[in-house]
Amino acid sequence: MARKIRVLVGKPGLDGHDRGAKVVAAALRDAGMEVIYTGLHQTPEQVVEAAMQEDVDVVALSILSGAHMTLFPDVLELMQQRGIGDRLLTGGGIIPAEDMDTLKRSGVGRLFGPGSSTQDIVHYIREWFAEKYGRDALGPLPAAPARLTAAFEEDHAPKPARAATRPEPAKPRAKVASSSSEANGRRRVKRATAPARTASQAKRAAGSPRAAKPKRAAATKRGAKRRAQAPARPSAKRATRGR
Ligand code: B12
Repeated sequence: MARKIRVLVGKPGLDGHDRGAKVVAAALRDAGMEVIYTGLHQTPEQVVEAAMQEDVDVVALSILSGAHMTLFPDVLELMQQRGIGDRLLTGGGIIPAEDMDTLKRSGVGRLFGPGSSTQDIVHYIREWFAEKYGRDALGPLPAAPARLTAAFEEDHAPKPARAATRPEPAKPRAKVASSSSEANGRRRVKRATAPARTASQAKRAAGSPRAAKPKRAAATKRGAKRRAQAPARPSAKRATRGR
């Protein structure tokens, strides 16, 4: 008769990398297994004790600390001593290929390194279980993740293709920035229109005597014209010497 596969995901040693363990635990749960996670910093004794109490089929260790060549053999030995040596000991983490081979020869199951597909891990555990207990003992793989909420489905439903329309041309920005430049890290915007008047400018424009004052640019122009018409004058230096 089919039943759920029971797995203990353990994090032995001083290793604080728990992301991989959590990702794998979630994938096994989504594949219909009963998963117990020990949490961080467990001793091999604690891991094996929990495995016995929970009567798991699989002990699955996550080790990224580099201590795999000590921790896997320790857990395996304790499992054999306590009478659960027939269960699968598997796992993953940062484990060089040659260490995986050595551990496999000593009785540890397949080990999975970074980038392993969680579906491969699920498949491996299910196949081990089916071989040990027969295919009838293997429950079906749950269907795709639970139905999403109606609101989510509506938001993500494929949209009907819209007729290709030309985007409206941007309106010319007559009055505002005509150009801009980056200077000294500050953005300067040059305005095409005159800036707002100050109080004195407004006074001048309203007929104050100072309004007659010619603009600097015009005065300079007139001065240049006068200079061009006037006869050449001796330079200031020569004039002084002549006296
Ligand atoms: C993220 C990260 C961290 C995070 C951990 C966050 C967390 N909560 O997990 C932080 C910043 C905390 C961290 C700290 C440190 N880190 Co770090 N870290 C990484 C990094 C970049 C990614 C690990 C990760 O999360 N991967 C994503 C998960 C999903 O992948 P995964 O864990 O590998 O799991 C996959 C497989 O390995 C396998 N798997 C894993 N577990 C299990 C379990 C089972 C049952 C099964 C079947 C499969 C399986 O399947 C998973 C899916 O594919 C790796 C480099 C790397 N590219 O792997 C370094 C790395 C693991 N860190 C390393 C080191 C040295 C450290 C520090 C010691 C650095 C320091 N000097 O402080 C500390 C130690 C912290 C501690 N207390 O242990 C080294 C380890 C070297 C080694 N063992 O030889 C690595 C390899 C970086 C490197 N190249 O040097 N780290």
